Amino acid sequence: MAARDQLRLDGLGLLTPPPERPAREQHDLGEGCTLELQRDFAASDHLERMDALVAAVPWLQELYLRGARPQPAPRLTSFHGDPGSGYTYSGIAYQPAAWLPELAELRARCEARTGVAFNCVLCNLYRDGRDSVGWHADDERELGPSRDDIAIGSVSLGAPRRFVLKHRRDGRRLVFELGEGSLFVMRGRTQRHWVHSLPKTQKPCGARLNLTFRVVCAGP
Ligand SMILES: O=C(O)CCC(=O)C(=O)O
Repeated sequence: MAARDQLRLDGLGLLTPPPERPAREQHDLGEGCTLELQRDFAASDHLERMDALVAAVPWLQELYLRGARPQPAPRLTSFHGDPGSGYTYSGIAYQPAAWLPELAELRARCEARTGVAFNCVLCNLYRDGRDSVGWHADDERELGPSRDDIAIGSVSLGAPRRFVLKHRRDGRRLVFELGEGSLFVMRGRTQRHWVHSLPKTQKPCGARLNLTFRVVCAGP
């Protein structure tokens, strides 16, 4: 983007730079739900990281089994993790593929930033604005570290997209632009009280690669 395009006309007709967004922000949503956004997680090299991962990850397109006919999911995915970190979501049992070096490096970085020991990651590739994920919560019973503290470390590379949270009971909504190397962390009871989605967009937009690091707890 040209430097001039990043400027805006203020009320006096002067060109001023847009307000700086903080590198890190935290939100306490009440009910034991907290969010953190770290825009400086991998901002300097997110496109190189995305290119390497797009090439290395064995992408697949899941089939959603809702309705009469199976529908291809509007995104590509791949699940990786430690042995024993398999779990079931959207009615499908997933066994993790091995960590790739590019994923292992991001996991270590994510752990250093959050203090959480993640043992698996779901990789999501949104090829353009037609790709999306609908309302859901990452609230499967295997996820932890505990029932009252589900930690999700979500790294987004490439084009920013709107990530929307909606409170299950009162419908309150929160919107974050996630991309360009940001780390978004949901903790505590966020998955119990809120659902989230990544809506489609008609605005021209490039590819976005999202990595949701998770903790799968050993079964009984
Ligand atoms: O792409 C995103 O930011 C959301 C991904 C997500 O919600 C999921 O995979 O459970």
